[in-house]
Amino acid sequence: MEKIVILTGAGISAESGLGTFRDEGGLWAQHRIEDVATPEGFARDPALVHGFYNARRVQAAEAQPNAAHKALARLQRDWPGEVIIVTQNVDGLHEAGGAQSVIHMHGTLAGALCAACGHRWTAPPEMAVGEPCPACAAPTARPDVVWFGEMPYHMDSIYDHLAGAGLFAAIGTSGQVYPAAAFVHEATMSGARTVELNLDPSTGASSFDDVVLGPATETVPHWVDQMLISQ
Ligand code: BJW
Repeated sequence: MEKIVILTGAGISAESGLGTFRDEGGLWAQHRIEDVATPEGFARDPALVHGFYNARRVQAAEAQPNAAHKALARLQRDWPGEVIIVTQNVDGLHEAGGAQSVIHMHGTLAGALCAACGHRWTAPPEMAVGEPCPACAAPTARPDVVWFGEMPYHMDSIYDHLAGAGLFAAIGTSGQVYPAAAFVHEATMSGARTVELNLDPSTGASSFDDVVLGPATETVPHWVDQMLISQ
């Protein structure tokens, strides 16, 4: 049975109450990207950046997985082939919704990273400036998330999965951030069919074979039902 690779973005968690980035009133309307989502911004004002991520860590911990997260977990469980979920999201809602394995290409709010030695550990609910790394004691703890100008995680594994995909689906992502925005082209070149499920058409919607518009909590469970019936 064909391998399905699914890329998710902030839109899949919107109906769980977590803000997206680029929709009206989204996170980037309230914060400057350069201040809170770049290594330079963190070096300039670590307290501001910790404050931004501490608030989001609390929100994510309180959020519940929605019908779309649960439907993808069901697809992962019931599809006779491999279902790879690659998420750009730093919340843990796929896992909370029952997904067995998830590739977090932009890291996770649950993680802390030492900017000096690269050691990783579980982030406390509130990270503070100057917190020492448990491995090297440098006062350089940061959220384990991928900022602009940094290399997203697990790229070799993601490209391997895209090369073997029979179907690629992008859910709730605006297609404005690379390299994720180019996955549809990688998948197409590998011969996969491609589908976008989104509230509004993304920047790259014309690159997909099919586009399904609507809120993720409606479109994703329906799409999963159709996939499982058609197998
Ligand atoms: C719903 C819905 C509902 C709403 N139901 N849908 C020029 C050209 C090309 C590239 C570059 C360039 N200049 C610079 C770059 C590189 C740069 C980049 O892409 N910049 C662009 C802005 C141009 N990228 C990078 O720097 C990346 N690294 C990199 O490229 O390394 C080099 C490399 C080279 C080759 C191979 C590999 C690597 C790193 C990017 C890091 C992004 N980090 C962030 C923050 C993470 C931590 C955090 O969460 O704070 O990641 S930024 C932010 O954007 C976050 C997201 O994961 C990411 C994507 O956003 P997403 O998920 O798409 O959200 P939105 O808000 O944009 O869209 C929401 C969508 O949902 C919308 O479409 C809605 O319609 C929809 N929606 N409600 C269904 N109910």
